[in-house]
Amino acid sequence: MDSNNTSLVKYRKDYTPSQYLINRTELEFQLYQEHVIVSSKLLIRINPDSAEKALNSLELDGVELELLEVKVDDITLSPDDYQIDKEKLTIHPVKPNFELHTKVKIYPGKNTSLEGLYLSNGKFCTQCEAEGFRKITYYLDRPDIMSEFFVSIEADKKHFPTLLSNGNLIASADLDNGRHKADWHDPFVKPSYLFALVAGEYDCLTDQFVTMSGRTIELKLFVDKGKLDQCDFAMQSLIKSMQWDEQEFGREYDLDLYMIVAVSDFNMGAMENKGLNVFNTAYVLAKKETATDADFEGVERVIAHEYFHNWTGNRITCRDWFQLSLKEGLTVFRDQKFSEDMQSAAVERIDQVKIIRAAQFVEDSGPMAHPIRPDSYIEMNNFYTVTVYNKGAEVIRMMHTLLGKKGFRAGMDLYFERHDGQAVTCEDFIVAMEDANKVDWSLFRNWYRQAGTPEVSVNPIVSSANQLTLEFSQSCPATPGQKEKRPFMIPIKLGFLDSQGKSISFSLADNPIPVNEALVVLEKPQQSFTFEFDQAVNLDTLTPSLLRDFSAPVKLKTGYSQKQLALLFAHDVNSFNRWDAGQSLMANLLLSETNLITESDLNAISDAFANLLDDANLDPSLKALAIQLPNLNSLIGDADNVNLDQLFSKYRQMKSHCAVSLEQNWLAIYNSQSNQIEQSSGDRWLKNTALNYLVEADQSKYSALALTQQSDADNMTDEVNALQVLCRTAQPQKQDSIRNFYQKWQNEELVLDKWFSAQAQLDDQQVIGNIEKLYAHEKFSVTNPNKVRALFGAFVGGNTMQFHTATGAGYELLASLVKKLNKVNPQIGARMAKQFGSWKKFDSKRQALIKEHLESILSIEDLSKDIFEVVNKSLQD
Ligand code: B3K
Ligand code: ZN
Repeated sequence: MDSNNTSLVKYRKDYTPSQYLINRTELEFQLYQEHVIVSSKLLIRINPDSAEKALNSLELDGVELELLEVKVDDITLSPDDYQIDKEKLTIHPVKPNFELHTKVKIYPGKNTSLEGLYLSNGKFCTQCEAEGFRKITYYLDRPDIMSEFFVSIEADKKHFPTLLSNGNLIASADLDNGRHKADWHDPFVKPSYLFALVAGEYDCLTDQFVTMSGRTIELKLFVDKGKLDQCDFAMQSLIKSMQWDEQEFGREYDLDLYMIVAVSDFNMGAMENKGLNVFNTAYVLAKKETATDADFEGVERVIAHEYFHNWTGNRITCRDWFQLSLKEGLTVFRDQKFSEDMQSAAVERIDQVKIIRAAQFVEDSGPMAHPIRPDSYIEMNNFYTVTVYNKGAEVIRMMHTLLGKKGFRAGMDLYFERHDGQAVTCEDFIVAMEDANKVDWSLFRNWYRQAGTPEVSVNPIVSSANQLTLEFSQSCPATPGQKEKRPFMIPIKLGFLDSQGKSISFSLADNPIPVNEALVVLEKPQQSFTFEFDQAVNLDTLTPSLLRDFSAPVKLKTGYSQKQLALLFAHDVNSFNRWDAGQSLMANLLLSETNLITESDLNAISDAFANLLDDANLDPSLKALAIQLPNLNSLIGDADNVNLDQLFSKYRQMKSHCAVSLEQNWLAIYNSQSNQIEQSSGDRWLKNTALNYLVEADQSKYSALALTQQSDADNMTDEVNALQVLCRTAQPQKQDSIRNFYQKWQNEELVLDKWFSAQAQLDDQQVIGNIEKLYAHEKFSVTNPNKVRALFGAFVGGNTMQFHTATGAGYELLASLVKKLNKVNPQIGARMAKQFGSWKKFDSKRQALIKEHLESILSIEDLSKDIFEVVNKSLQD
């Protein structure tokens, strides 16, 4: 692929409405083991909103399709009447309204990209977002073309007893030769990316939900044979989501049927196809013997996310793919609020921010940085990113913070009222929020326009005896294509602590009523706010607690002393800030320019841990979170240049110090948590964190304890944590652990994924050879994205120290995987290739190693657009 090929790039500014619309879509699928015949009848209409006067050619998208027939209004076209190339079928209409028939042949069995129609464990399923529908039939495959779908599926009844598509089943019949058919109709117009088809043999769990207006909805969950005992939790999560969306947003489900199908081979978590969600099994199947507490939370979150898309995504969809955050940022925000209501809100918030820091800030400071509403792309699939999703959700959250719950709801109501049934833009959403609340958000829009993470620094000064002024300044580093940045609108939630760590009340200039917490909004590069207190203030005894609950996705530079951070860590009433102070306390030491951390600094950390662990009022999950060392990727994301060797040695030093110096505390926690009769997920989390530290403190002493935990466990959280801990040791128990786990779980795909992941975690060079061996394991398959993520994702994203090992062996491993995936599954390949993104922050030796791999990937013949875009951008200055 030519690296200067700019014709590949699509720009947001080039959007024009289609000249043709498709009012009605009729599809007929004849499914066979070797191939599928897709016949389509499209009712084409001229678009009254198109500016074009003359009848232009109609260009239909189509990729890897074998064209068998094209007819216009029953007249077969000869090959002279149309053009066909790798991506388009072009015909030349002579009238504005007509029926277009096409018949194509496709080969789902050969489709390893998992986009379009493909086979997973011998069953047919589809994935059309973003542009997969064009691998099924010729179509105007863009989200602003919304059509009413009629789908007929025909297949062998014995192998494919279940035939599903969107909407309602309107007819089914047995045919000759052991075949049968099912006809589906979706009464809601939708874009092609929401189309779905499933055919296979499934077990099905059914339930019902009665909506707020009294309608009964049938709920169906389809899973592989034998998995019915792992479905209850997903079903309950769906019911809770349906209830929550009614209560919180007044949104009721519209069809009479809601179906979820779980498949083993899936590129991401799940897909919100209208009335027929297709899910990765990892986000459906869960019972305590096979799923960890974190897995259960994942199921609840993703089930909710896809359900919420029915309104934010399906009923109102995106005009074009640049608007992706319109549905994704908003729906992630909605699923976050849901999880906050279901779980501990503080724990949930901390988890959300960990993702932002470990992944989004990293993306924002690398070659793939883009605004939440990107301006251009080569391959849309590369833009299903933490920026569009998670930063997008942070932007929506700031709206919620600025408007309050009621104002936000009023904006949502107006948005639904105005745009139901339409394909719209992020701008339409902002305008609805503005109009419903009579505010002007000209400045707020910069969050949609600009990439990069804003940096906010704060300087506190005592401005009079009892007044403190906080001088804020904001800036944003340059990102590719955006050198100069305009200021952002940044809401900052804050409070103050006295020298004992107690919250103190204060008042703001414009409001004399004393409060314990306030929101200030930055709108300029420099801005000051003055706070008045009852008594004289002194910077030694007053500590501001800023950006509470992470009220904006920014990097805050406070210049706090370690002593101030320790105070916040011990006492802040805001749980998020309390956790965050602990993280900064450690990050300051890890990122400072010294080769080692001093004994007294280390002791300050372990003392702070010990105090926190003694706090009887603190929830065990928050304790477990507070005593984790900062994520290495977050630390790398935070720094402009990072000395990895220094960082890693200090990280190991800190981990080992916390383990050894608190050994007795860990043992006490381990024992007291283990002795609880009813253990909550928080109890288990804290207990397993303690186990981790114990084995870190003394492998030979505590490995037996871990192995006992593994064999005695009645739940996967305990069982797999023991495996993980032992995999990081060099003790004889390690092999027993790996063997026992395998023997017990070899036929349970999702559990086996955990077994692969655990073995990628060893902090020793040997790990790379182990991964190569596991790649050849009979249960590993490079065509299954869950397996790739389990083994390689866990290594590259989770074993940061070995991935960056100075020999370059980790980079070599990733590069060769990317090359394999280029043919098998470019979408996953590009995701993996993004992991090279931060390379310019490293030392010259590592830079040279990575650069060589990037160049060698770029030189592959038949390089996919997906990988090309990522690697080419990584190599640009
Ligand atoms: N909308 C899908 C993601 C599609 C990704 C395409 N590469 C899942 C979700 O966000 O709910
Ligand atoms: Zn989504």
